[in-house]
Amino acid sequence: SLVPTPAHKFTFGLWTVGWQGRDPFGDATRPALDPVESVRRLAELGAYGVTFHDDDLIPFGASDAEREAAVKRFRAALDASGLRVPMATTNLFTHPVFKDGAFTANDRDVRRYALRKTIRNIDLAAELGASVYVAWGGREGAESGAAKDVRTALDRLKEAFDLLAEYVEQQGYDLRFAIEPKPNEPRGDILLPTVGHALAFINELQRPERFGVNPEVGHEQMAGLNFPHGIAQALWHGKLFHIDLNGQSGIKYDQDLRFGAGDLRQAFWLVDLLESAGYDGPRHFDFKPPRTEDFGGVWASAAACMRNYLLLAERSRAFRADPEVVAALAAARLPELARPTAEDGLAALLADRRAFEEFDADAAAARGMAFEALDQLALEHLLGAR
Ligand code: 3MF
Ligand code: MG
Ligand code: MG
Ligand code: MG
Repeated sequence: SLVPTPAHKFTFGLWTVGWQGRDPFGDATRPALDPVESVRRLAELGAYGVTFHDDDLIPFGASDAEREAAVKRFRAALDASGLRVPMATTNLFTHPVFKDGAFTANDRDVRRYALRKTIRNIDLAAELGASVYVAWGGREGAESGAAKDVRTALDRLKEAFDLLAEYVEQQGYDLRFAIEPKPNEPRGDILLPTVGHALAFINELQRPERFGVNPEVGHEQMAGLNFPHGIAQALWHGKLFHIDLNGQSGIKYDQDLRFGAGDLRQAFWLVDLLESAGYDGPRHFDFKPPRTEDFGGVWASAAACMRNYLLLAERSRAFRADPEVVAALAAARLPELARPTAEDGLAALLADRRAFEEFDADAAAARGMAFEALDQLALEHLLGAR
């Protein structure tokens, strides 16, 4: 069915539908949205949950009393709507104090403040039942060469994540971290620019098992990368803890289009992958309703994110179930890729004359791969022509 229900696990950041349309060239085009209203509307649309940065819920600099009141209202709205909070995160990029980063700011007092701000929101995340804590290094980076000693900054980033994991363990929270890579914007260059960089970095942490990635469609595509390939590798490592779904048209600024807009073919292969790999985490939308839209457009685009996911899942199921596709996959020799290359072992490989001495490279080179027919079948399913 194309009707979103909580079972589909669709979630939205408060900052997505709540984006007021402020950009580097223009002022806000929409008034602020009350988080309580967002919770109510998202639940009506069939979402499973909401996520938030500390500052989305509790304005920066709020007093303890204001903080308590904001959390209480939010909790009441969650209880009334049945919406969950599977993930939370920290805003370490809006206030000018973070202009040179947070965990890797050159200023030590800023780094210590960033850790305390994060820990404070981790407590709230745990209280609200979140199981994933996302860390996007928004301003961890530089515009010029000597300004950031990258190897030393990575030492500080590791130090921060080791401390946060130690804290979570000490408190006994059932919380894992998901690092969100992005190549640039708002910094000229950001540390951990891609999924691959983040996966390698995680291996250097004290508690690597507590860390995975939260890749965003547009962020990888800003670097010209194939998003489904990055997700496949994250899954292969057991590190896809969370995902940010949206749309992007090529190597540009971070467009945050609704899911399904932008590169539709990558969106198709992404849904095909998530559904067939058994990913059971939230399908989290991190998009921005364009600043051309009023609130009608905001809710239309939120509904469309979910509908497009469900449409693509339906197209993927039709593709996989089509007997012609099954035959085309065999013709393209996908089942052969699934067979180990040397299940007979190294000694047998070395003794196998057909593997080398008698191998006819020219004959093998002459075999067509039949990928074009297969891809055309995929395109026809995507277009609804089959
Ligand atoms: C920026 C982002 C961020 C992160 C968010 C969650 C504001 O390009 O994608 O959204 O997703 O901070 O950690
Ligand atoms: Mg983004
Ligand atoms: Mg984006
Ligand atoms: Mg994101």
